[in-house]
Amino acid sequence: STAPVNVTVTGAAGQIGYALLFRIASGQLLGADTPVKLRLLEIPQGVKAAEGTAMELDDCAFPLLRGIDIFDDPRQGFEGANIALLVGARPRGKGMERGDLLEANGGIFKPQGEAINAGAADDIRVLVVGNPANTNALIAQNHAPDVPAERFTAMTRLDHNRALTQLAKKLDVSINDIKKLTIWGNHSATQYPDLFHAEVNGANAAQAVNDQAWLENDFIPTVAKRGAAIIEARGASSAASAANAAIDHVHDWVNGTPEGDWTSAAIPSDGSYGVPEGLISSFPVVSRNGRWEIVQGLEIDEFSRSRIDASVQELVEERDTVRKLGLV
Ligand code: NAX
Repeated sequence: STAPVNVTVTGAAGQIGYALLFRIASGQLLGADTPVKLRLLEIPQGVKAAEGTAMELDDCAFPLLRGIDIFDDPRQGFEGANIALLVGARPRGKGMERGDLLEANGGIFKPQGEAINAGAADDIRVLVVGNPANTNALIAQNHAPDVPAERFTAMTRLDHNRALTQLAKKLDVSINDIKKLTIWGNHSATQYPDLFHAEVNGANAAQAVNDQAWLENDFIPTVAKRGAAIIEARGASSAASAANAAIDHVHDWVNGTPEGDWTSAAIPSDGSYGVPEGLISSFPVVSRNGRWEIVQGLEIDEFSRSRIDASVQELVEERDTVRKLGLV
């Protein structure tokens, strides 16, 4: 039998944590043959609630779950971690400027990056979910100089999945009929969900839609503002769908993406598509041999170019802000 994989989840007592942990423990993250050990990292005020969640995990008697440990110290939380899901973050408070938000999150993601550098396993893979996810990932990465930069990623898979369903509904097709959709840029309202390279039953998706007004005024804003619409309807932010996307991201990273398709993930740019090297930006990606690769050679027309540039510009500004704060 295989050795258990150590999965660290931060913000384990939060609402995404609650939706995520049971799916990891049931085998949906890594597959039905891979046992897991959970390492739950919380702040001291969150530890008791995490203990309650751990009791419920025990009560599921998951055959693949080989242990649960709870920590409020990042050094311990990331010790031996093979996979780290960084979910806990500082939410934007009333009257908080973007700079304040980035600074507050620097106080979380800097020590977590240092702890990953100090004690995580050699094959550590990091997915940042906590917002502002791309720049939080950049901060953590900068404090883990001994870990290959490509191991730090941020989540745009929820945006990707949202876009899949919006398109499937518009064309009255199934999710399985859609391939090669892309989210570009930042996980924020500036993100660009791209249908110009997507395929529906082998045909170009933008042509199949054949409705530029819908694409610009309905599809793109619906996907980009979906988080706010969920809060408005549910009275709480996306949780189960965010957890589902985190499972999808790590599952594909470890197990590979299907031939003839790609997905979206925010990964360190190598300069592809004019995205400044080092920025953690969302791209069309495939996973091969346990590594994300950016899909190359797509023609970017003027419309897509301006949308990608706008979102990347926001990432540049976030990076410049955290640079000034000495966080990267
Ligand atoms: P909750 O407020 O329910 O839970 C957050 C948890 O993190 C709390 O239990 C808190 O105690 C803990 N925490 C705070 N600081 C910590 C630290 N330094 N170490 C360990 N734990 C810490 O938020 P939830 O709804 O679970 O959302 C978590 C994050 O996901 C938020 O930043 C949210 O904005 C972000 N999201 C990201 C999405 C994405 O697509 N990338 C979508 C969903 C979600 O909005």
